[in-house]
Amino acid sequence: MSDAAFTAKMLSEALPYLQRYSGAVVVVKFGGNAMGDDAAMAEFARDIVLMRQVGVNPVVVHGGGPMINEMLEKLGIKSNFVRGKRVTDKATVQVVEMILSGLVNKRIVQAIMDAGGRAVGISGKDDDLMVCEADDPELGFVGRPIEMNVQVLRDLYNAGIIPVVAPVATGMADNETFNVNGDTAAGAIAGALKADRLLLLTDVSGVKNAAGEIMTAITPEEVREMIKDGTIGGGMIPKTETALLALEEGVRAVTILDGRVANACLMELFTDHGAGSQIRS
Ligand code: X2W
Repeated sequence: MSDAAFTAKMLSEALPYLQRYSGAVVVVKFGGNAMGDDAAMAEFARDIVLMRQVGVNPVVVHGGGPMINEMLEKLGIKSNFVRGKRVTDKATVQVVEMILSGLVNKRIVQAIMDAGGRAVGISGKDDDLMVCEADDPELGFVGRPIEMNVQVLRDLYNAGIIPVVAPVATGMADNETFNVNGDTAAGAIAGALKADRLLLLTDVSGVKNAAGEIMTAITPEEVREMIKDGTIGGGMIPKTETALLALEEGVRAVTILDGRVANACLMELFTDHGAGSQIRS
């Protein structure tokens, strides 16, 4: 088959999926580990703009842990992680906000615009999108979302603009700044929007069973069982817990997938094969 015929056939085969997702809200968590070089960033942005072009409402929530680490190192500030979350003191939270709301957020916004889309970058602080309280005194300024005001996201996507959200938030009490884990923020936003899909883009291909094979479809009950018996461990625990919470709040399905794979989002939404591990009831 010629390249042109192949491309045309692929587009035709995608029709039922394009129809299914027309008007759908898809929250995409773009983790720092899934962000590659400029070419990979450009490809991610093209996928997001294509989603928008075919009638999906994508909402991007990003991380940036490795970029925060790099700047903290330059500044000689040490940071530790407890149960996957960064212990965040006053000096650290300032760096977190600078890197996430500044450097990382604007890099993604620029990439989406370079791909021909319209994007606006905000953080959880804007329009009180995500109001937090301290997650755990041991973690310092790490926030747990307790009040979500997602109308600003609807206003943006209804105007044809792709929202890009940095996981930084305001506190309930004294307007403190909180550092929120990117997965937690994406789950809370997807839940509050009752999104059709939450895609968690990371640097592993999905959830592995006891035999070490990637599971393509998992139920929430299976996830709970696998966390209990230790099959799911390490960094996969907060991701799967985020997925369970989002499903409880009304998100239809959550997929954990490798964002470094070319066109990962498109593969998941618009092909028979899908990508990564999909968790749904
Ligand atoms: C994260 C926020 C960034 C993030 C941090 O400080 O690293 C907490 O741990 P990734 O790239 O998605 O890991 N916050 C509380 O989640 O980035």
